[in-house]
Amino acid sequence: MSCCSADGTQKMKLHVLPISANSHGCLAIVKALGLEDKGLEIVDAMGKTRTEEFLAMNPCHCCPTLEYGGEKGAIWESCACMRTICQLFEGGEKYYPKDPIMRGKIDLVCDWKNTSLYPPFFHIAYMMFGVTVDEAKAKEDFKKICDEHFPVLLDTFLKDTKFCYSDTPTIADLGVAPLFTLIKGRPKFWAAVPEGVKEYHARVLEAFPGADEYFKMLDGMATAYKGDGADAEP
Ligand SMILES: N[C@@H](CCC(=O)N[C@@H](CS)C(=O)NCC(=O)O)C(=O)O
Repeated sequence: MSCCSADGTQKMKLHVLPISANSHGCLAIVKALGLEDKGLEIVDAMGKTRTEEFLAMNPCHCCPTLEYGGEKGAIWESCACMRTICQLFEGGEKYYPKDPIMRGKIDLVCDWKNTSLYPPFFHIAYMMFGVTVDEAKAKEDFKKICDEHFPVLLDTFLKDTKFCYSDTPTIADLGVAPLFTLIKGRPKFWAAVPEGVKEYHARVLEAFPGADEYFKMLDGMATAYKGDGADAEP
């Protein structure tokens, strides 16, 4: 597809929070496929996600949100947005291959990210966004990530391949890797992250140079963070 929207009449918009890891996967795909030249517009939704207009489009008030033209519908949840973009636009199968088993594995990693990996990040990272977090829970959740989730990532998803179940990066890696930048807000936690995870994180981000400005935005904020919890031991 090379025109502007699902029905070819209106521009498709990707609403993002440029600093947010959850938006980074979609941004990376949009940049890698050159979709701004094919009618997809990136919209900065910072400060707008609770407006009446945004809530009418997405009552869950989250980014990324893919607003397609025509009937004014929207899709949200980062993995769903990445899948949709990859299926709509030419070249997308590179990042969301059509083979059903491969797709199953990618979906598995995306579902794991949403249900297992991401929830423990709240207390570890959201103090950087002005939210009050529970320090004891941050330690407990980081331990869970180290004891349970990193081993699954390294010993299963990355057992034989550089990227999750794949020699080339897919949307699964874009769901997972950008989140790890959040741990940098607590340098002593980051120091405890296994080298294999750090190398994987760097490998995924380096594979999408078009999104570097967004990756750097979050990295800069996390590494500069000096507020509550920044000095905490894991
Ligand atoms: N599970 C969702 C999480 C999205 C999410 O939590 N987005 C946050 C930023 S990290 C957001 O848009 N917050 C704005 C708001 O709730 O108003 C996904 O993967 O897209």
